[in-house]
Amino acid sequence: MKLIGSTTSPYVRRIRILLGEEPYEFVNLDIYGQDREALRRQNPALKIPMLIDEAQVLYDSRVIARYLSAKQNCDPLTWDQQNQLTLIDAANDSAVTLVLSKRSGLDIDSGALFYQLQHERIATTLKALAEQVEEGHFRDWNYPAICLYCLVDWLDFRGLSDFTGVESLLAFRDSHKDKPWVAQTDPRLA
Ligand SMILES: N[C@@H](CCC(=O)N[C@@H](CS)C(=O)NCC(=O)O)C(=O)O
Repeated sequence: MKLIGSTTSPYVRRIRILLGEEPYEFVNLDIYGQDREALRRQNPALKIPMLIDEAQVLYDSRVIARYLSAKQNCDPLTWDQQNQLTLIDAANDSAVTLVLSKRSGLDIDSGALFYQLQHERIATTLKALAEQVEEGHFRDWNYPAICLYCLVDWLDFRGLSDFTGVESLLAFRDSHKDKPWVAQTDPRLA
């Protein structure tokens, strides 16, 4: 198996943690720089992660996780867990949009409707996720918990949230710091 990604992407990190001890090759691409052409050759969606398992190519972390779960004969995620992933991905997608906007020299705090919507979505999803953490819904270290960990740690790494009112997310993150593959995949090591 070959996982194509980067060491800073939260979507790639979740798959690296999920794969854990599985034997696979990790290809670390600079997708906005020198490796753009390599990405173009492999994935028309121009996103990471992607997984190659012999003849099977998979785009999107959610599809990759489902594929790996089916391969290992694990139970599929429940509908509530699917909703957790949707909330995590909504926050993550909006946050990636903010990072790319800042990198493009755009003012994400200008009050423009587009940015108001992203900030609002990040706030509402983080609040809902924090409530779920407080109610004990993320107690098990499973795929949704891995994804939440990667989101929270990445928001912190990028300085995108001060976590006021959702401090339980930081406590959740800190409680899982010593889990297998978490330290090795820290984006700060990149
Ligand atoms: N839904 C995708 C999102 C992946 C994603 O947005 N990855 C970012 C890197 S963190 C990316 O490739 N962005 C490229 C771009 O937006 O041009 C997944 O879950 O894999």
